[in-house]
Amino acid sequence: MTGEPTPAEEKVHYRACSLCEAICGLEIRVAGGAIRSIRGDKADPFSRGHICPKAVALKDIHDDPDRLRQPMRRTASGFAPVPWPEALDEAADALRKIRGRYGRKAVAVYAGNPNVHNWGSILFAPPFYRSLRAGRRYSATSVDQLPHHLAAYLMFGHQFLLPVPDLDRTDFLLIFGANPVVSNGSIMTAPDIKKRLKAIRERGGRIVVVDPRRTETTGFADEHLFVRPGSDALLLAALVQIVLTEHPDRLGGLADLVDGVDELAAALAPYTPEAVSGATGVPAESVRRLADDFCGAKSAVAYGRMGVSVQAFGGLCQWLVNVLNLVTGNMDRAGGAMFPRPAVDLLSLSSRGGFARFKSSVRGLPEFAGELPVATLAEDMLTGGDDAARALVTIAGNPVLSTPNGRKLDEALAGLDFMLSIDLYINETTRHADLILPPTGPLEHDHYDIVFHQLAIRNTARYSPALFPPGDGALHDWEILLELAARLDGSPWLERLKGRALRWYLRRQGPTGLLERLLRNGPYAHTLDFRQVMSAPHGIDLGGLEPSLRERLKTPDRRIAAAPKQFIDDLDRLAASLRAEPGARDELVLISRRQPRSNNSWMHNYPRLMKGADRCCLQIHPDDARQRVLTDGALARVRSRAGEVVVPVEITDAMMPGVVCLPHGFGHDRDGVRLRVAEKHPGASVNDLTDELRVDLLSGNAALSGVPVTVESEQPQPRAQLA
Ligand SMILES: Nc1nc2c(c(=O)[nH]1)N[C@H]1C(S)=C(S)[C@@H](COP(=O)(O)OP(=O)(O)OC[C@H]3O[C@@H](n4cnc5c(=O)[nH]c(N)nc54)[C@H](O)[C@@H]3O)O[C@H]1N2
Ligand SMILES: Nc1nc2c(c(=O)[nH]1)N[C@H]1C(S)=C(S)[C@@H](COP(=O)(O)OP(=O)(O)OC[C@H]3O[C@@H](n4cnc5c(=O)[nH]c(N)nc54)[C@H](O)[C@@H]3O)O[C@H]1N2
Ligand code: SF4
Ligand SMILES: [Mo]
Repeated sequence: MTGEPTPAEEKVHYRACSLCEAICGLEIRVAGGAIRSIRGDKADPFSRGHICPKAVALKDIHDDPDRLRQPMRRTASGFAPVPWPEALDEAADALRKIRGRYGRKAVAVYAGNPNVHNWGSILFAPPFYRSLRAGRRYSATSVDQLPHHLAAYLMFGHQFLLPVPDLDRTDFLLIFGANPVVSNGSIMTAPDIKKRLKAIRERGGRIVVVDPRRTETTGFADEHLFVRPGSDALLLAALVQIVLTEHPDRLGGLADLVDGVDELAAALAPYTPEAVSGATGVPAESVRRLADDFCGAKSAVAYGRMGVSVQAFGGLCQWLVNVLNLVTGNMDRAGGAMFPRPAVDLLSLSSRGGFARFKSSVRGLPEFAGELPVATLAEDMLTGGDDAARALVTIAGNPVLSTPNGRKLDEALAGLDFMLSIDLYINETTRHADLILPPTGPLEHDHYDIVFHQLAIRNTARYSPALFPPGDGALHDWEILLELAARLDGSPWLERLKGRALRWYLRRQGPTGLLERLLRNGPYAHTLDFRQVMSAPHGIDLGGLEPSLRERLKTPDRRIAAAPKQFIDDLDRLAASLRAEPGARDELVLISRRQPRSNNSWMHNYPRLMKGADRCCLQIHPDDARQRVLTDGALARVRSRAGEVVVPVEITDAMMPGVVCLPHGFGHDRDGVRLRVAEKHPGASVNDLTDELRVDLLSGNAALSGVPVTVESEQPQPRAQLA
């Protein structure tokens, strides 16, 4: 016999993957405290056994020697471990002092993407914010989906009334600026996306993709239309204009609820396909045919994601995507855009939102739901004067790599009076922190998706118990947040008392106790209870989406606003873009891309995801490469107003002429980073090129797409010239 454990010693554990929005079910085999295999859970009613390569890297995350296991303090000679009680006290003291001395606006918080994948953070950040009383809050929302929330808030009255494509029933899927075959879907939780896309065509449906790059998703489509980055609002306006003039009165079942259609028709009248085709690059005939096909389909849904969110007209795009679904009678209808109803409904858990109630101090950009656009973070620290932010807390975020003009942010972070990071790693952002508090890893805490069931194309419920106990003395994110909150209260005694009572209750409940309560008050309270959810290792199917908008509308008048004033007013800016001069002749525009074996900026430290050739290269069309005497694999220098990088080029006709593309999340060669695998494949950060001054002026969302750049060959200098 070998020393191999017998199968009897092997335990099988089922849980949902929390790495991306697809929430796939996993089957993880463990023996002797070590992970032996990670596979898709075939019994998961939603993901049906699907997984992607990232899931297997959960083992690498768990075992990663670079992952922090104890709090770290920055010293003159690098980071050194500190005991938990000391670190928590020190962090709270420093924050309280700065708040006391300079006021609330001196304290800023940035919350990154993994918070929405972590129920402890979602449920326990509010009491932390309440005690911290930071005058400035930012998050990854404003380099991502902010325009979706704005459109939902202004049209339907709640930031989380986010329509998702009814993928499993639609007959026509029109995709703008999304690459779900790589991203696995976003604001569209749909595990096993390839099969679901294939099924559309197998049942006689059609898929059209609008994107400046021929993507992995276009391979699943009937048609791909190249579009100039940042011009989608014009194209969408033209589509809606055609529908309103040539296929009017199609509002369907919602007709009695919709306001503003006449106003909409008047405002969009100038946007004929002929008027916009020069700017969009999409021929007028293609737009007319697309509108006819969309209207002619039994059911149809337009879906727009990152590419049409992080651009100068992100707000208009997401509004017009909703409008297109609405005016063709496809909103809140089977096969169209629908509103999931999960067992824990965020509509009752979260505020409706709120817009432009205050502005950022330097550029005057609007808040949304209490948060300022993160494109203003660096200037709020560097040029805020007496009003400047002097302390920052980052929670699961890496804004140096993920927000525009990372170099400027580097400079701002280096000048802070104090910075605290709650994070797993010493990375490009947290290296600036005075203290880093590391939470437990993803397999060391239990989990229930509060956010992604809300965005899912099917209603399901799935609870995942922890696989491993927390390491010695380790704290979960939610525990760190509560411990800090307890040390931060500085408010009047009544507030302090209330805060203390709330925390006592929350600590006793933990996220699991809260879940029990939330399910009891949720929409399935009569058919589904906590015990059932806890004892269903593969999750519970609650059925397909049902029309529900009528009873869930949260606008003050309970009606749907097709033409909110904010969007109509912003059309002036769109009209001006039609008249704008073209850029300089040698200028290209930059977009970014995702890759199957990455997750934003933080999953480049896992050996099994980093195998093979380096992937951080600039994709460029052959004509553009030829003009610049660039050969495949040669180095190019890319410059923008914000900065420059040197990267290898990949020549490909997948790019639209005039457009170049870099993956986001690379750039791991900054000093002081401790990511030993990532540092070997550092790549360059696309956000050293993106420009914090380019924003969607309506929503404040960063315009990461369509950045003007120049590209030139970076030839090694010939010897003679060096001499
Ligand atoms: N140019 C360009 N920029 C982009 C994008 C783009 O497409 N192009 N995409 C944007 C999008 S969509 C997003 S969402 C943002 C992401 O922006 P961020 O959220 O700022 O960046 P992430 O790379 O997700 O960084 C996550 C951080 O959380 C830490 N972490 C991971 N898990 C946990 C956990 O459970 N708890 C704690 N406390 N920390 C954890 C990681 O170590 C890492 O530091 O980037 C945006 N930036
Ligand atoms: N493997 C992997 N999966 C991920 C992530 C990851 O980093 N890696 N990140 C996760 C996160 S946080 C998110 S938010 C989602 C994002 O999910 P998606 O939105 O599906 O992902 P992207 O790949 O950013 O797709 C954006 C698409 O828009 C296109 N595009 C760029 N500019 C424009 C434009 O101006 N107009 C149009 N029409 N298209 C444009 C790009 O070419 C790209 O194909 O993915 C999630 N899933
Ligand atoms: S697609 Fe997303 S949820 Fe599914 S296994 Fe991959 S990372 Fe995890
Ligand atoms: Mo995102």
